[in-house]
Amino acid sequence: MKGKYTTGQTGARSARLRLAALAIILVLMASAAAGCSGEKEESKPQRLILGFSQLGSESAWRIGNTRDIEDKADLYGIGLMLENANQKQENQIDAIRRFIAYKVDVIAFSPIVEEGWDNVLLEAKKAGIPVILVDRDISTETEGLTSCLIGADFYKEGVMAAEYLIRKADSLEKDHVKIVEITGTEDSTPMMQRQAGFMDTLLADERMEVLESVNGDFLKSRGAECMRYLLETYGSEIDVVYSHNDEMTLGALPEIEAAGYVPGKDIIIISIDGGQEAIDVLKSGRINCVVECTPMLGSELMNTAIKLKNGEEVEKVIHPAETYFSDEQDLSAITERSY
Ligand code: GZL
Repeated sequence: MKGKYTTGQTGARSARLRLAALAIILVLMASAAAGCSGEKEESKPQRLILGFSQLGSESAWRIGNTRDIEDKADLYGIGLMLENANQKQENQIDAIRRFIAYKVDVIAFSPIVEEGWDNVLLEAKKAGIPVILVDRDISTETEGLTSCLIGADFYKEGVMAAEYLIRKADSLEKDHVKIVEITGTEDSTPMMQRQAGFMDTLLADERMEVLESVNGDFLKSRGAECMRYLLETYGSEIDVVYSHNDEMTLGALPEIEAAGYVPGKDIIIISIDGGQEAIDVLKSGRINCVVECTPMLGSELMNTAIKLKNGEEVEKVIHPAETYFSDEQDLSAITERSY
């Protein structure tokens, strides 16, 4: 019994001792592991949180821009808080305030218009959160509200559109060219600069006459309304439609055809963005020139956010390289568009 009991007792006691020793070893190992992982936790870089206020979903361009930003945030391992403002500035301002409250590392937004951002950007500055402008710019007298602008050179896009028209007028040997313009959102950077680049370039060309500019707000439905009004007002006088984005152009084309004109032949059509749908219409001959405005800004945005988080210097303005496509070129060479 003894043996058995003692063995049992002794066995039980030594088993308890072994268990206790094992438990101590396990606790020590666990705490060492925790300590290490803790050290690893401390040394492991925290996931960058980026708050992005997107202005809306008004065009294929905008949808492509949002998709690219989401894809690149995943690729770079960045935590993205994306809010869609549905074309309302007040929604963008509210979103930026939420990002500040959440203490994100970096704020980015595509301002629907240039004015009215000083107060909320001062709040971000006071909170020590850097702000990146994506796609569009703001107008302010206050220095240092934003760290960087990543977006197209819209003025240059307007120049490319006008330079195409000058070449086209030369080839058609037209000595008087009457133009109607369908503009994007009033007071937005692309609207103001695409108009300025176009008009400044045509200024010296005596042949060119702008009949009227009307606001289509970058929307397909509004592009159709604008074209209907312009055709009712000017009819066969119209030689050229200069439209600030493909959506409005695609809205305008059926109106031109319904009025009995052949777009691309009776009326020269110049558009901007370069999405797949407009390129397909260009290839069909119903648009004459599409100036490219790439929405693929996600990589530059993520790289810039990481640099700002790390306290590194960033460029004040980053313009992506852009081109144009026209009926002067071999259009079969245009590769598939990603928006
Ligand atoms: C341009 C962008 C414009 C596009 C439109 O960078 O701001 O807004 O040209 C979009 O399609 O609505």
